[in-house]
Amino acid sequence: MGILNVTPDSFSDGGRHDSSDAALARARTMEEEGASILDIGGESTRPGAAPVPAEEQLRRVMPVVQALAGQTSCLLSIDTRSAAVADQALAAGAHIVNDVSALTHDPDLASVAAAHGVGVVLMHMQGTPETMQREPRYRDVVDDVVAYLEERLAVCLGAGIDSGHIALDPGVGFGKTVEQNLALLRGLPRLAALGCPVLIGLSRKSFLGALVAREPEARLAAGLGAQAFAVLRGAHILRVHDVKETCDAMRIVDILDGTDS
Ligand code: HH2
Repeated sequence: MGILNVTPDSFSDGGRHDSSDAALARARTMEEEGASILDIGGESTRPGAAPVPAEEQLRRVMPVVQALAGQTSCLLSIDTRSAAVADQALAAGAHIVNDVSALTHDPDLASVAAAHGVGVVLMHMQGTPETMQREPRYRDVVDDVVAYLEERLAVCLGAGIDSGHIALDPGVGFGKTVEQNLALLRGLPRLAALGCPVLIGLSRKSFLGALVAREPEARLAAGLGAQAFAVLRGAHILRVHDVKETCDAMRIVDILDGTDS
């Protein structure tokens, strides 16, 4: 899953793809580099970020979704917590809703996803982007995150979303300390045991920076190491900025692991 942030302020690629032309060029490059999914977002959810109104998200993402729908072999994912944004993006041809609030932020989003019959990514977050890195606390981070996602999965099934359409994401960096992120990576088999595909976003994240003391642009190698570990522990979908390098690295992991003969 290649990241396409049509935002001025994302933590690593903010301002790079915030015109439609730049976003479309980036989408084409990621498709050529091997992305299967493009995750299009108009709201940064980095720590401390304020919410972006639905009208502004729509202004940012809709030209990109409309230009790409039917014109790419990639699935299109809309990264939003807003039912209004998801509804319009899905009506224009997007295939997946990626919600960092696991459909808790907007009470209408579950019925929108069910009505469109599309894929849904449920991600765990403690708090909101504005508050989440202020002293995150868990009884046991792996138990708590798995229990939360199991409960959100049940709510989605109750809302009429097909079980085969749901992926689960532990939400690395969303209300977690460095140690809590590491525990979640080690505990991925517990999440995979819920039976849904596991998606994980590690690309350039600050816990990597804390471990190798590098700025976001220089965290590729650290991210590839973490992603190889995550795949061997049961992750299926990697949300990344660096598609080409990730595809090469994971090809080697798959060959060594015997899943690509
Ligand atoms: N991380 C970010 C945004 N959306 N969605 C899922 N499912 N999982 C993630 O880990 C995840 C996500 C944050 O990264 P990024 O989009 O690069 O930055 P920003 O939120 O500043 O736009």
